[in-house]
Amino acid sequence: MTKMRVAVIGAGPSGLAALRAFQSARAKGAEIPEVVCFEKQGDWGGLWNYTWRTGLDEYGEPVHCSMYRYLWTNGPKEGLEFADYSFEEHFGKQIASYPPRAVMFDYIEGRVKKAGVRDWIRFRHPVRFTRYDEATGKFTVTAHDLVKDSIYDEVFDHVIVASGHFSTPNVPEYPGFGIFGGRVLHAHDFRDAMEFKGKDLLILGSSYSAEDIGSQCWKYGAKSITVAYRNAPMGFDWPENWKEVPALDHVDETTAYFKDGTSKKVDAIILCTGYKHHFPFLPDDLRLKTANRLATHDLYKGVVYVHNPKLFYLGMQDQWFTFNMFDAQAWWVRDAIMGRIALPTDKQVMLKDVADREAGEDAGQDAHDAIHYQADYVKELVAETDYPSFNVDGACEAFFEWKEHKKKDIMGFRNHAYRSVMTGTMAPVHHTPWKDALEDSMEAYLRN
Ligand code: FAD
Ligand code: NA7
Repeated sequence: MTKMRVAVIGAGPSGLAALRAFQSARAKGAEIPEVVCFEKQGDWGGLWNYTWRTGLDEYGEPVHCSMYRYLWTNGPKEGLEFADYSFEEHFGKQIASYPPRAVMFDYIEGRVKKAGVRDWIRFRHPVRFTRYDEATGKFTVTAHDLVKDSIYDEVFDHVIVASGHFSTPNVPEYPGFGIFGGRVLHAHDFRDAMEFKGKDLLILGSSYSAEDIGSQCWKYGAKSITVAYRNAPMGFDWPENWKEVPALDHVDETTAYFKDGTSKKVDAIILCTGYKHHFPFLPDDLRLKTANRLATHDLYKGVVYVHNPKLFYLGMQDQWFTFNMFDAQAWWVRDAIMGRIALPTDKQVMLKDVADREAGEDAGQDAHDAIHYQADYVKELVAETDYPSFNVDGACEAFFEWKEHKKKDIMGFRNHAYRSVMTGTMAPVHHTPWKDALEDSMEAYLRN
């Protein structure tokens, strides 16, 4: 009998969770399928694999990276820690709670280096298309080997889509953008806050990117930050050169005009207007169509595509929990593929599961409820696999403290420390307040 084959699309945190899940089953003596991971970038880590590039890369592929040079995690690391690989195991000591990008990349990489799964990955291999054949019950994946510049097909029993959903920007247009004299860019193409030193900036959007890119620019010396919100302001106690104003109406060569009749002369406009779930490599019958929400549409248990249960998606939810949620999903999907978890044979049962999850999310009133909702989801999946169970409620506590710290001091929340639910140890307070820590290399951060 030929061995079952599984394709994983993407080697970011979600795809790597899938590889680690299969490898851990093998380490416990199970016979696992052949796993092939296709990754379009030259290295693993997904969004955490930083590049200065924007637009198209050296092969003409859209640059995946949406991260920027001075990014530090925007939530406490105690909420995302792997249950099978703690920060202490990786760094040999407990580290402060909001690591910069480079530190996070090192941590993500540490686990999969230890697992020895790098040779399961075909780097510089974007998947171009995926088809399902009803007659054979198999998928044909078309990949492009960019280095050899050759396109080929391979056949798989299952496909796991782990291509992320914070990379293809949602780019609205407002009247006057075409004549505006400064730069108009999306958050996806933002890299170095130093570019905006001394400038008057307009930011559109009122979510994480608006908050953090604005904060970066403030930290590195922007003259003023004006954030225009479409529905509601973020409402933090901002520094004096930061204002939140109602939605943008239009711009002319130099000035932005807002819905309340006010205006502001600005040098550049950054669109922090979110991202699209974008799967150009999937046909209509396999392509997930969902809003960015906690209960994704059409995914049974948040991972099984209801219209073809041999196809799985990881990490497609909006995210409070990240790495350990991707792990919980990956372990669950592994077990479904390996026949350890039975999927419903009746599609109606799966659709009802989706509808119940959507209703559960909709019943929540605020961020507090949303965090609990996603925590319950993580607990549900962890309980059904051998992923090391951990104190998910304890991780929620870190999130609740984080929310309070932001409310008290939006430019100071990263100066706090939290307790790891994996090891029970308290993180040290970082040696330098975030606003003064202009150097963010791994060496500088770990000097605690
Ligand atoms: P990604 O990291 O996006 O990885 C997807 C991978 O799939 C990429 O390597 C990509 O190259 C590959 N790929 C895509 N298409 C193809 C294709 N056709 N063929 C082959 N490969 C393909 N999370 C946190 O926990 N803490 C944070 O502080 C945090 N900050 C963030 C800041 C920004 C600016 C953004 C955008 C996100 C942030 N996130 C943060 C959330 C982030 O989504 C997760 O941390 C994580 O990167 C998601 O992992 P993923 O594997 O699902 O997706
Ligand atoms: P989000 O969280 O999806 O937020 C997108 C924001 O963009 C949100 O405030 C939207 O307004 C706003 N938006 C969307 N379209 C428009 C238009 N047309 N005009 C004005 N404003 C608009 O994306 P983020 O990039 O902030 O965060 C994504 C991830 O990146 C996240 O996980 C972070 O960790 C980093 P609304 O609030 O709906 O009025």
